[in-house]
Amino acid sequence: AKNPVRVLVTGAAGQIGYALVPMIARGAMLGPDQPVILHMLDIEPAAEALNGVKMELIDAAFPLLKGVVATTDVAEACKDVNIAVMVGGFPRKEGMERKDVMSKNVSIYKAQASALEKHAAPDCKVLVVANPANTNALILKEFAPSIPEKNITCLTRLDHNRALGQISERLDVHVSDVKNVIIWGNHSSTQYPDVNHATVTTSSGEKSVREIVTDDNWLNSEFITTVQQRGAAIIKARKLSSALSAASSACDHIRDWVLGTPKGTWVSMGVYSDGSYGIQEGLIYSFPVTCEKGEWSIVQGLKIDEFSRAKMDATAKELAEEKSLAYSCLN
Ligand code: NAX
Repeated sequence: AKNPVRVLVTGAAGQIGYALVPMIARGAMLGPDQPVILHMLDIEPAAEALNGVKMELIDAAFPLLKGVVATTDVAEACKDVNIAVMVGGFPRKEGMERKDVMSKNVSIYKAQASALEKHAAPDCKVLVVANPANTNALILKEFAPSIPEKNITCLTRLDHNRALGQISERLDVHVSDVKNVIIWGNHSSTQYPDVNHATVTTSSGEKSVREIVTDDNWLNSEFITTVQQRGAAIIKARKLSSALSAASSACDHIRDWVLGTPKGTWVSMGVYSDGSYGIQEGLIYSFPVTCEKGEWSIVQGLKIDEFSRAKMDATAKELAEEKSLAYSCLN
C-alpha cells in the first residue's frame, strides 16, 4: 500500500473547507488508491466548529483517511505536509477599504509562509484559494524563499471550469467534450476567459469553439462577463459564496498538477510568471499549463490577437497594482 500523503487545509472550518475535506478523504484530489492524512487549521474563534468537522470526518469512516489533525497552531498544522491548500483568509466586509483587507491578508500569508517554510515537507506543493488569491500566493512566495517558486500556485481552475460549463450549456454538449479554454490573469473580475483555442469533441471529430458557436457577439461579450461575474451570481442566488464548486476545482487543480493533465489538454493555473506572453515577471498570473510528473509548464506559442492582448494586459495591470498595494502593507 502507498504511504499516506499529508494534506493541509487552512480555513477548514469555513464553507469551502467543509465541502473540500470530504472530497480529499474520498480520493477526489489524489486518487482512489492514495491514503491521506488531513491537517486542518483554523483560528481560535472557529476551534469548536473545527473540532466538529473532525468528528464528522471520523463518523464518515473514510477508508482512505488515515488520520486527522485539527488545530489552531500553525506550526503543528504545517508539520510535514506534502500538499497545502490555503483557504483561510480575511474576507472583505461591507464598507472595508481594499487596503485594510489587503493588509490583514498580507500579515496572514506572511506568517503562514514562514510556518510552511519551517515545517512543511521540502517538496510541498501549495495552492492558494483565499482571496485575493494571486496576491496572497505572491506574498507566500516572497516569505517562503526556500520553497521553490514553481511549487506555489493559486486557484483559477474554478473560473476555467465555469468557462467550460458555459460553452457546454450553450452548445448542449457534455462538459467533458469541451476543452482548452484559458483563464488569463487575476482571479477577479478583470480575468480574461479566452475561447480562441478551445475545442469541442463532436461526432465528426474535434472542432474549434469559434467554428461551432457562430455568435461571435456572445463569445466576445456575454460569455466573458458571465464567467467573470459568476461568483457574484452565486452569492446572489445562494446568499453565500461558491463552495462546492470551489472545493471541487481545488481538487481538480491538485490532481492534475500531481497526476498530470491528459494528452492534448491544458488547464488554467495561477503561477509565477516567467515573462511568457509578455506578462511581467514577478506576478502570480493565470496561464494555460500542462502538467507532467508533478510539474506544470506554461503552454507556449499560442497566437494572441489584439482583443486578447488588451484584456491580458489589463488584468496584468491590476495584478501589478495589487502587488504594490500588498508591498505598501508590509511597512
Ligand atoms: P469562510 O469565511 O466560510 O471560511 C474561511 C475560514 O478561514 C473561516 O473558518 C475562518 O475562521 C478561517 N480563517 C480566517 N483566518 C484564518 C487564518 N489566519 N488561518 C486559518 N484560518 C483562518 O469562507 P469560504 O467561503 O470558505 O471562502 C474561503 C476563501 O476562498 C475566501 O477568501 C474566498 O474569497 C475565497 N474564494 C476563492 C475562490 C477562488 O476561485 N480562488 C472561489 C471561492 C471563494 O470565494
